[in-house]
Amino acid sequence: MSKEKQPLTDTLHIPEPEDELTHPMKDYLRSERLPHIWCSTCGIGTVITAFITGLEKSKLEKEKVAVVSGIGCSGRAAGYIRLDSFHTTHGRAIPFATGLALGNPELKVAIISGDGDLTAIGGNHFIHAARRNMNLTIICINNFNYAMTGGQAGPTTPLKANASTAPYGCYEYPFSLPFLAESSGAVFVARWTSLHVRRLAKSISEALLKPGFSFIEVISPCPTLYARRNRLGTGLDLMKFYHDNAVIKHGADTSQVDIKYQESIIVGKFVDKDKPTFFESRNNFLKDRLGNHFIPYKGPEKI
Ligand SMILES: Cc1ncc(C[n+]2csc(CCOP(=O)(O)OP(=O)(O)O)c2C)c(N)n1
Ligand code: SF4
Ligand SMILES: [Mg+2]
Repeated sequence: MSKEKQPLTDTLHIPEPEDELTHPMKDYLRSERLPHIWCSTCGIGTVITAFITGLEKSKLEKEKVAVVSGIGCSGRAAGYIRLDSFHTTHGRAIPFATGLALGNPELKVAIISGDGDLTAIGGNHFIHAARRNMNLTIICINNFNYAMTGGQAGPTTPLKANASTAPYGCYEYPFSLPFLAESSGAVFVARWTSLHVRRLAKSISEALLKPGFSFIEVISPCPTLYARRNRLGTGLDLMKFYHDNAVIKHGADTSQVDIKYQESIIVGKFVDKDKPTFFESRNNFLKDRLGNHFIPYKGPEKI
């Protein structure tokens, strides 16, 4: 028999039922919820992989970590992660997470959500949680638009980029999220793209171990809306763009890392400083004022 005529079974390994393949991250994924909702070559799944890798690297106990998301394509992240995970209302991931962190100071609460959810409708919560240095790790998936609702322009849409509510291009100045985070009080600020999976996972592990408000922005492709409207190609084309145009500058001044439409993207760890967390400030202050009358709250099991 000629090589071309060989039946497929001769060349392919057809798995037997007993060697059923299991996902390497199965312990961290709610596989009963799969398949997920995301489009082909969307960057959100990669961020979840980086989160799980970073969490494992951090060696935090799974029982002491919770994940919260708001609403949006990115806001579906918590629903697929097998931890104490919460899919909350639009813009309210941060106050929900703040409640968890206040109720159980031993918990590390991570938020994975979108640029719109965290910095448009949720923008007020964002700046105040940073100001208070709440013990939260925020991972903002920035795809430059409100993807889930049809690609509207939001607070991170770059000037000149096209969006469904900006058909001639966006003329509103965008936020630079690292600058917003640092100037509001964040103690850890980094930016990566969904191409930088290993660096992102390392940053996530550092952020999870950092007491106080840590913030990571992840620039991520939305091929179906943002990229299509701007004729930027598939997620893979955007990965190539990140590869060719991301410039790593650790310690960069966050006032200088604005993103301009289809220009170079400065990434890296920008801020890593120490400052008392909300609980440390509160406990030290009240201890000083009230002396032995003050009993610090240590969590539900320790009352
Ligand atoms: C109170 C409220 N307002 C508006 C909406 C509609 N809405 C759902 S998701 C979304 C935007 C999501 O954008 P983003 O957070 O950037 O996530 P993405 O879909 O881009 O990942 C909006 C406006 C809503 N669900 N609830
Ligand atoms: S619409 Fe965009 S952000 Fe949402 S799943 Fe599809 S590619 Fe991803
Ligand atoms: Mg978005």
